[in-house]
Amino acid sequence: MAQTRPAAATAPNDLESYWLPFTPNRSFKRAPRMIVRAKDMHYYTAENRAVLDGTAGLWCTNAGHNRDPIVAAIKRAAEELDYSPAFQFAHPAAFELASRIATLAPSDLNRVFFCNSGSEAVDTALKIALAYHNVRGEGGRTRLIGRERGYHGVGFGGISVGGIVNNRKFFGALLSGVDHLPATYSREHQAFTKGEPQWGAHLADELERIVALHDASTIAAVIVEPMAGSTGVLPAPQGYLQRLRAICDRHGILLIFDEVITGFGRLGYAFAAERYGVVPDLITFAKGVTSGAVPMGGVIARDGIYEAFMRGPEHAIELFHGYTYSAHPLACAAGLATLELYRDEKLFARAKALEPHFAEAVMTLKGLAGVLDIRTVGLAAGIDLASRSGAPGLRAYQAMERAFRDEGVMIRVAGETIALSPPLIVTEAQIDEIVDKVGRAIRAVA
Ligand code: PXG
Repeated sequence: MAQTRPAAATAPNDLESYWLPFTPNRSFKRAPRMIVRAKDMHYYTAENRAVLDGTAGLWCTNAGHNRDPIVAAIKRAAEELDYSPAFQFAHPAAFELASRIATLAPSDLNRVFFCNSGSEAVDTALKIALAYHNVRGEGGRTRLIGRERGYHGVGFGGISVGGIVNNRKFFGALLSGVDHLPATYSREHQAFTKGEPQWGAHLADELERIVALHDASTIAAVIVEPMAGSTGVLPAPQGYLQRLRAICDRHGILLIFDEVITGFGRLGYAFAAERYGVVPDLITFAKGVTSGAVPMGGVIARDGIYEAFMRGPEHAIELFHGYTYSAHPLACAAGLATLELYRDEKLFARAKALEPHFAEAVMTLKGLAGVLDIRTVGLAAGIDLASRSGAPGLRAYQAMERAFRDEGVMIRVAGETIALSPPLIVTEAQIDEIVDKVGRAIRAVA
């Protein structure tokens, strides 16, 4: 190695060492967007400028920022139990949180496996699905089916079933034996739709085609987001998820809902499964479970799946999977406090009640120059902008910069889509404020 740098006390706090994730590092380092503090609906910059949070962080701070009960619970936990081994030992809060999550999940989705992120949750769910078939003597079911435009995090499992080309093409051969359903979006059929579009349920039937091609006996699971978040807020077409469920049932295929974004109130319910009246076999969650305050993720499994593993000698491990930080005490404490806040402030019902106002407000941006489509569902919206010629993604990126610096609102962009997903504590007035500011930012980059 070359010579080491001076000790921290004398090292400059330069911008070079940190390699930022999913960020154009050189542009960022030329003009950093730095956040130093947050409270409720706002971030604050080093100059103490307030920035309204239009995106709940990265879809995670559903209860708002730095909420006192969550902060207090984390502090208490840090003082009491920093860590206890996740394998062969456990601590009480892990059981308590699992029980509460099971209560929130529909039907017999009662068994909770903890990890630390959405990506880990996805890999965990895919592995549970494969192992489930294995322990039941159907080890030939090895194929995994994802969907185009799906985002399931960045693990090798997640990018394999995911459908975002840039997340896949740089990283080799990925998992083998993966196939994809078509994306459910068609601008021609559903532009400017509020809620679930009427067009598109038939796209679930593509699963029958995939089954016919590979044979059901080779397929372990299908994974979809009930509402595709990262690729621009694509709500499931009416009847689509029901149809997927029926086809999975017909062929013994497990259905996984990736609820990393939709879980914990984003669509007005604890889980989107409830909104759509469809019971998947596995649900992945992360983000909102702790309102973003401590990393945590997990998988909720139906009773029958858990029970299928509970065979063999009792001293033997049933599932060879887990993480050092599964059910970390600080994450469990944050999770418990967060779920209490959701309950006490009725935040899921609040999101549901705000949905019509939110949809109405965001749709007022229709007609602005360069706005090609707007989709809304729950407290989420996607606004598609026209690309500048030869520079895809540039206009949305400029809108995000503009929004942050000149308008004081944080928005997310993915490709040429602006995504809005405010914390569920947002008021109607703040929704209007976000939309006004976003409208001005869009006009500024027209
Ligand atoms: N599944 C889904 C459906 C997600 O949306 C993950 C898995 C992965 O979670 P982790 O915790 O490993 O990041 C996600 C993450 C965006 C955005 O702006 C979305 C995510 C993360 C960061 C940004 O759309 N989703």
